[in-house]
Amino acid sequence: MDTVINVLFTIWKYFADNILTQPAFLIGFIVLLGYILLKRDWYECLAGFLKATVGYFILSVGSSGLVNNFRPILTGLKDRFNLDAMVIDPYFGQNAVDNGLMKTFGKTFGDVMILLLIAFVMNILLVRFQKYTKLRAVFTTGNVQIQQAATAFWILLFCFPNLGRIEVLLIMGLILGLYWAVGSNLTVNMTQDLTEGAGFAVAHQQMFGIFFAGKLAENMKKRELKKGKVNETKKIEDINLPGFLSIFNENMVATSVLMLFFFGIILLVLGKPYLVSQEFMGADQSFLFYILTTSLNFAVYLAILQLGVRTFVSELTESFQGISNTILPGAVPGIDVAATFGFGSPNAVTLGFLFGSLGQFLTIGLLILFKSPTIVIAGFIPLFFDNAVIAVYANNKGGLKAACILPFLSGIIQVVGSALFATWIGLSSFGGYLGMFDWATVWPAFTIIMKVLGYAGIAVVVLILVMIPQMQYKHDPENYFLIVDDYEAYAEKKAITK
Ligand code: ASC
Repeated sequence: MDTVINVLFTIWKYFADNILTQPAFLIGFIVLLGYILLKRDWYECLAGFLKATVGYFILSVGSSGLVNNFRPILTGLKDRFNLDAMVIDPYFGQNAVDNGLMKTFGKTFGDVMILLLIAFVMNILLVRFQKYTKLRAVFTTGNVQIQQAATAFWILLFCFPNLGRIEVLLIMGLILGLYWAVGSNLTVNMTQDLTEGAGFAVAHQQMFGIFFAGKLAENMKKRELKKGKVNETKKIEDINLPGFLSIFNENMVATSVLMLFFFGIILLVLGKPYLVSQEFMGADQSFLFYILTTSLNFAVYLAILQLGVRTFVSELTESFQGISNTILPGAVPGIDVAATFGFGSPNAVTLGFLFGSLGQFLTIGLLILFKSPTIVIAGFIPLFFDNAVIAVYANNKGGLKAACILPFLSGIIQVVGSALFATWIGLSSFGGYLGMFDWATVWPAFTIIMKVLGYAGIAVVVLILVMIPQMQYKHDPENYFLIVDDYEAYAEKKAITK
């Protein structure tokens, strides 16, 4: 018996290490499976697998290029001013959990892979029993699942320090699996609208944030229209700037100019001596050209990221029909948030980042001014990926104004929510917190419920999560499944009823 379990575990661990937590291969194999189920020729299956995997790798080059180049610049502010601060960034958050677990709870978290299995199976079952659960999306972004599992483990131990290993695994598997399924399901309709039926949802760390931003933007638009202010609701892509401003109509130029300004200021503040001492640049290098190169690289990586999206999304859209026609009817894959940056206005991405930064930096300034016991340093990932996506959806639902205001508010919320929450649960003293939108809002709310109500709190959290898709379904039962099964039919129907 033991050897059978060992063999199964070895197989599982191989699958988890190499595929489940490596989204490029997971997406590649999903595309392969989809084409096999569609009974395509073997060479078409192979080509689809390769295009999807390579496309996802291209996206990762763009997204990690951005993170690796710009995160050190932001965290450099911490060293430069000798701040004793916590960085809000998923990787810093994961390290903080790793470093703090033994000291705080006397535990290590060796069960991550088993937990991922339970939560992933849970997610698939919830979608398979869609008739009852009304859930339509499967979370496939393994790199963020690990970070979330680590933070959720800490939260659970904080609420229930005496839980045994099996209980932890089961409760977390249930809550995380539900969060993945419910969160990505929340983004289905808005993503179908944004991408005109590309057939995917967002599976990341700000899924509730996207939903709220989209709804708020819709309301803002309605209010402006009532007042007759049509211009205020214009989407970024529909605005044509006049004269010299027209250069901003082009995304690459707009991004380059804005980032030169933004990172130019930060790099000047850090100063050449600091940058040389940290080996960011050589002592004999021109500071001016270092600033130019660094800032313009933002536009370079953004362009790479968008190329990656274009390469794999079309394969995924087509092949997933094989899966949604057979083993998982009415389902869409939930994928990395960066995939949405290939749709809508590319300038929304840049604006979201800048307005989110404004919100975060202002709030951080206030924390310093009021001598908050926890000071936060902006991490690049929440700053960019959360706020850019919020702007993309806000722009699509409400126009330019929403695309500026909502990321600004999100920036404030990310800092305040993370500072309060990480201090309360004791993660701030280990230097980092996940910091993404849902983890500065929704998860703190879940934690309060569980801490206050004890075990009954777990039932309340589960009930809330279970009810969300039911309410979405109730809102529009006729189109709820149509929007994923046949987007064109859905769009036609909407156009007629308008
Ligand atoms: C995250 C995280 C990343 C990025 C990436 C965005 O939250 O951990 O590596 O965002 O998924 O493409």
